[in-house]
Amino acid sequence: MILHRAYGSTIIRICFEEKMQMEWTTSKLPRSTGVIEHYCEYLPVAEATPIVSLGEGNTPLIYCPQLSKRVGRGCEVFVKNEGVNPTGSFKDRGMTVAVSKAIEDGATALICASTGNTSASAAAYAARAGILCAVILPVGKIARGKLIQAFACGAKIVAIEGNFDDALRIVRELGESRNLIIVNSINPDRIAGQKTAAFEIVDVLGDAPHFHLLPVGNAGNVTAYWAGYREYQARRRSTKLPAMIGFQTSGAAPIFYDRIIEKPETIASAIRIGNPARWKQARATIAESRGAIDIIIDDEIIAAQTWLSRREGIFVEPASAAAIAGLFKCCESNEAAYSFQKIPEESRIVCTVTGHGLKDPDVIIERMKELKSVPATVNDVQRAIGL
Ligand code: AN7
Repeated sequence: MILHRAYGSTIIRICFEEKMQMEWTTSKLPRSTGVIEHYCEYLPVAEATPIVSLGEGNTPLIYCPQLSKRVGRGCEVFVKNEGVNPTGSFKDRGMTVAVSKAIEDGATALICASTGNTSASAAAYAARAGILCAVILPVGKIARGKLIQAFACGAKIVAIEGNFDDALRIVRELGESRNLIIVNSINPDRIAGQKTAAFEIVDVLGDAPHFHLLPVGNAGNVTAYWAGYREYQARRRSTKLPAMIGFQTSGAAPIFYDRIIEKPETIASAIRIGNPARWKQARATIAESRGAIDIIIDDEIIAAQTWLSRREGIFVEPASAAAIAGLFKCCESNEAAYSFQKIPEESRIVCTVTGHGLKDPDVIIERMKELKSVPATVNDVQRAIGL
């Protein structure tokens, strides 16, 4: 049963009340809901679908004055901070739908390949649902914060002597031959869940932005956002569509160069992917939205990560900083695939930052190592601060 109740101008949807009696939603008391309950009418769920949720979604769309100033022309830049999802990345939006559907279909085990965040998310939602989760990872290439999340949630972790693309190849084969549900973004339920981020942006801004910038790895997220924006426009929740602009790193840019990269390399380990699963959809999105795919280099990512933390107080992982480095390139480089130097004044720009900075702290920890202690006196501390 779907009820619509109007409270002032807000429509609060109360979906699937029966579900609250299920194992994973044990309380009828008021509580935070996730993307399935909030956007059920747009998702492939039915009354029989058990909802496996950790309260994902509803992430802040943060107006950024310093970024807006850097763009100029009276433009307004917003950061969609997906790092504050339950496991610290945007993957949770898709995972709640993929795992809920898997449980509905009677699955007893999940499997995924991952550069880190998918495994952290899959492990958490599998734990929540009480089923097994196997994660296949490239050895030595997973940021520590992500690996410990999968471990803490009890996933069966297998490190392979290969890269992400090898891991996904193995997962595809295992998923075909056994009773394992693949929860990578080749699973359409993942895309369905992730499109809710576009809905939230339109719900806050009142319409779609003019430009949407984000990092691209397997290209699931860019595909999902585009699906979300299009669906909202078709349902007359918005009047326009943004130009979608995706960023890969120069050492891992198969879509930009239009060829498989056998040995992708980048400091942004989350997007160290040489053969994206949703390559074709990414191309279609860029063409249909009249957007672009571009590259940035690792140094630009680190500079953007630092800039965003210091100027806006938003600490993101390196892959996420690719969206910000990309924004700077659009504004300041003559080589940008999409130049912002002549965009309409007062354009609205949204950058998605996909994962939390605490997941991948090594680069920053290295910069902190000269930290020295001082004697425990007010005078010494004052001197050390430089007052
Ligand atoms: C922080 O976890 O592919 O273009 O296996 O973790 O939808 O792949 C992660 C991807 C961007 C790219 N930012 O998104 C995985 C994985 C962060 C990410 C991406 C990822 P897609």
